[in-house]
Amino acid sequence: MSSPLDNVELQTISFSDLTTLLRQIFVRHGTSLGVAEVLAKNCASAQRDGSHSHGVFRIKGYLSSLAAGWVDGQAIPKVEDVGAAFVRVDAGGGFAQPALEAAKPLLIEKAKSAGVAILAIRNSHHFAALWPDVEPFAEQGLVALSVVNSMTCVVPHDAHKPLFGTNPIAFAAPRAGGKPIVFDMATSAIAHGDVQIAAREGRMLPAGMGVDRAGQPTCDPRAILDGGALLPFGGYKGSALSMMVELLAAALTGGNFSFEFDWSKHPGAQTPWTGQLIIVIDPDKGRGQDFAVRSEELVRQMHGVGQERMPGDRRYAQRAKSLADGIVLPQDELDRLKQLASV
Ligand code: NDP
Ligand code: PYC
Repeated sequence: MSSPLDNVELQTISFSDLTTLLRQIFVRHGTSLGVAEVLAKNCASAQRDGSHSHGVFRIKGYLSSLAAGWVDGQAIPKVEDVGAAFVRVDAGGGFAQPALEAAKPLLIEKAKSAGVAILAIRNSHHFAALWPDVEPFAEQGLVALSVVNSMTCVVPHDAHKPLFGTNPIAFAAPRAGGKPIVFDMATSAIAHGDVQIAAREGRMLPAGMGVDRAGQPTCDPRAILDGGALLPFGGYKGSALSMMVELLAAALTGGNFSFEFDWSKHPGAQTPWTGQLIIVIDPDKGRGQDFAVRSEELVRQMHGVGQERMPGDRRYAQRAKSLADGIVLPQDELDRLKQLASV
């Protein structure tokens, strides 16, 4: 089978060199050094793990959103301690990830004392994969769940117009015998980023992902992007989860619903201006037996009945390969990144 990388000249770059390059790009295009460090690590990690819809593919959209004045790359998040188990952050119209980093020490302290803690981020832009926001908690023995809403492009079940965002849910839990169990999934049938990549590569999508501007089912990614829309995964069930994400990520945090912001006066804006919720649980508080041992037992049983591939396994395998051999990028893409770092 042919791959989009056939006949393309490829280069490798180490994870640390890619992170440095991306940091330079963000700083050159208007972010503070602190924001650049967080975004560069996030984006390089996605590329390293093969999360291609949210790796270097996203740089263009980050930069056009910064250039449009739509997102504040210099924003300083304001962390508010609002309850025994509740932290809020106003991201100041900046990115969500620096807001999470700013609140993390207080969030973990509260999760460990109360057994559970909630972080509500508002006035924030999230343009990335969600797993990097939860996996580090599980690496510290905590359980974490996060939701973020995005921009109107998903038609609720049985509806006739898009309303919801692609609204992912990510979950991470420690595991005694291996890397944390992590899943991260859009509540749309496909992430918007993957539709863009398919359009760029001239590939058709499987049936059931989206509709064209007339509301008719289509497998053509260009028809979805050109006035069409996506469908939720799993019919009314995915649609209900997407609704839940809107409520938790926006209504509960004070952020915008996916349909509430208007970027039409900011040509080039691509980063959704919404909210994010993260729930962190200290499993030690509830344990009869050690949680990580119990989660390992669940994995063992899943393997026993035939599920060999756990969510997260593909990423972990790609991570190991990228760390051993370098991250593979088309030469022209790497050249373009180097140019962006120097202009
Ligand atoms: P996928 O459908 O590719 O994967 C969803 C989850 O299922 C992953 O955890 C994946 O693990 C796991 N998985 C995939 N195939 C299998 C299998 N055969 N058996 C077991 N587990 C499996 O992800 P999506 O397309 O839904 O989302 C892609 C990315 O887009 C996510 O990172 C998401 O956060 C991001 N996104 C971000 C948005 C934002 O607003 N910031 C909006 C929407 C999406 P693995 O990772 O190992 O493949
Ligand atoms: O891939 O659906 C997506 C997406 C929306 C915002 C960032 N990524």
